[in-house]
Amino acid sequence: MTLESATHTETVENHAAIHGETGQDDTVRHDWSRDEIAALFSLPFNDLIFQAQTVHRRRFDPNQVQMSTLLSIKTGGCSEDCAYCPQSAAYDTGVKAEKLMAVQAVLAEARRAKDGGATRYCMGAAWRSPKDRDIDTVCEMIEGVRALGMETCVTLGMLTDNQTARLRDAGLDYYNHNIDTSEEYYGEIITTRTYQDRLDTLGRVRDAGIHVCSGGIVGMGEARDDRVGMLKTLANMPKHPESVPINMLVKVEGTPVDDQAALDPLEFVRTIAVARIMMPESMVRLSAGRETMSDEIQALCFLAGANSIFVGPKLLTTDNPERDRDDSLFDRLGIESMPL
Ligand code: SAM
Ligand code: DTB
Ligand code: SF4
Repeated sequence: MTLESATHTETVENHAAIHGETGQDDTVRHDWSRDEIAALFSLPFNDLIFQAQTVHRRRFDPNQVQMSTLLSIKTGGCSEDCAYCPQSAAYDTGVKAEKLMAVQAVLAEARRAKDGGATRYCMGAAWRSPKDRDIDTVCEMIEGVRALGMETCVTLGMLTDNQTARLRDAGLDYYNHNIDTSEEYYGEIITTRTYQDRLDTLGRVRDAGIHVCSGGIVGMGEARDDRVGMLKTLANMPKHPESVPINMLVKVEGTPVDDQAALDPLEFVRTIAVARIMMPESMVRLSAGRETMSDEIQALCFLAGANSIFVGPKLLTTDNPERDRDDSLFDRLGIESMPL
C-alpha cells in the first residue's frame, strides 16, 4: 500500500467514525459499555439520527408505526411511592381511587379502540402487585380482547410465578413493567420497592414466554448518565424487550417531580435514537408526553427510529393527543398504521 492510499483509507475510517457510520452490522448486542453508549449520546445530532435511521431501515418499514390504546382498568390509591405517578396514594393529585373495572365495560372500550385503529389494547392497574382473585378477572379481559382480534398487554405491578403462568395461559401477548430509570437514580424516585424487584418480575415474564415491554421515563431530573444507565440495563438483558417505551415525564401537580425543569426535547429525541441503535429489533415506543410535544419533535422521534405510539385521547389518567391531531400529523408525515 502506498503512503498515499494508506492515508486515504485512514481518512475514510476516521470519517466513518466521526460521522457515526461504524458498527452498523446486523449484530444484536448485549454487551454495551457505558462509554460506548455515552459516545452515541454525544454524537453530533445529524450523525446520531442518520445512524439510528439507518439501523431502523434495516429491519422496519420506516413509514409504519404500531398503534396501541391504553385503558386504566384500576385507577388510583396505589400503595407505592413512585415520584412521577399521579396514582400513588402518597400524593394529592386529585386522582380518585376506583375499583377494578367490570370485564364487559373494558371490552366495550376495547371495541372502540379497535374502531379507532389500534391493533393492541394495553390495560393498566395501579397496583404494587395483583391479588390472585384479580388475576381471574384480568384473564377474562385478556381472553375477551383477544377474541376481538387485538393483541393484549397488561401492566399490573410485580407478579408471582403462578400469576405469570396464568396470564400466559390466558393468551397474554405483552407484559409492561418499566425499569423507569437507571439503577443509581432509582432510589430518588421510588423507595417502596427495589430495582431488583422490577428485574425479577421481568425475568419471570420472559421465562414464561410472554413478550416483554419495558422502558422508562426521562425528564425526572436525572442526568444523561442515568439515561445511559437505563438503556444499558435494557439492552444488556439476555434478550431485548420486544417493546421499549420511552416516556417523557408527564408532570402532574402534587407529585414530587411536578416542578422539574423540562428536559430539552432534542435530548429526548437522542434517547430514542440511542435506544433504536442499541436494540435494533425492538419496537421503540414514543410513549407518554406526546400531548405537550410539538409535531416537529414527534416527527424527529419517528426519524430517530420510534415506531410505536399510544393513540386515543387518554393515557391512564392524563391526556394524549386527540385523534384528529394525530391523523393530521400522520397524513403530513405519510405514516401508516403497522398491520398485525
Ligand atoms: N402499577 C404498575 C407498575 O407501576 O408497574 C402499572 C401501571 S404504571 C402507571 C405504568 C408505568 O407508567 C410506570 O412504570 C411509568 O413508567 C409510567 N408512568 C406513570 N406515570 C407517568 C408519568 N407521569 N409520566 C410518564 N410516565 C409515567
Ligand atoms: C408506559 O411505558 N407508559 C404508559 C404505559 N406504559 C402503561 C403509561 C403512561 C402513564 C402516564 C401517566 C398517566 O396517564 O397516568
Ligand atoms: Fe403505583 Fe404503578 Fe403508579 Fe408506581 S407507577 S405508584 S406502582 S400505579
